[in-house]
Amino acid sequence: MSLNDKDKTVVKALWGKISKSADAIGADALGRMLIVYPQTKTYFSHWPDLSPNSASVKNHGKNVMGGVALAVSKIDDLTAGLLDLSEQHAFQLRVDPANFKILSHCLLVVLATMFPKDFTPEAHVSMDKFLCAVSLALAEKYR
Ligand code: HNI
Repeated sequence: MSLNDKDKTVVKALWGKISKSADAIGADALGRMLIVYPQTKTYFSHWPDLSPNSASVKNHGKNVMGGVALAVSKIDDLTAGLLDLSEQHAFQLRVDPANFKILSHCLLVVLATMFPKDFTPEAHVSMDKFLCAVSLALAEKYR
């Protein structure tokens, strides 16, 4: 299911409203992922502290949202735009791509709780499609 023009417009508009809170969104989504889906903790076992407000979680939340910002800017060609990140996740980090869906879900939950007015059903469906497309692009290098 690919993004249509309306999805792209809606995602860019929502991103315009939320991007100043990107660090907080990333930290909250990551903190939730590690608690709600503890199997994801294996990838971060080298961190001193995996609890929600830890420096590592905050710092990595910022990194992840940097990746989402990149994706918004490359929304017309996510496969090419995210190729380096895909290569990293596939070959260095060896993250099972099933986890992209898990993090995407956590991001949607955080957006819904932090921006209840802006997170309309219309924004929800386009953001869900966008995160699916990002996950697919991140999985590109796996096979
Ligand atoms: Ni992910 C590193 C972006 C999902 C595990 N990840 C990064 C970096 C970015 C990034 C950017 C930093 C790269 C660098 O240092 O050059 N990750 C993204 C994005 C998504 C995502 C945009 C999905 C939306 N990553 C995931 C998932 C997992 C994951 C679902 C595992 C559950 N990522 C990692 C790990 C690192 C990482 C592990 C290295 C972190 C570290 O501190 O060592």
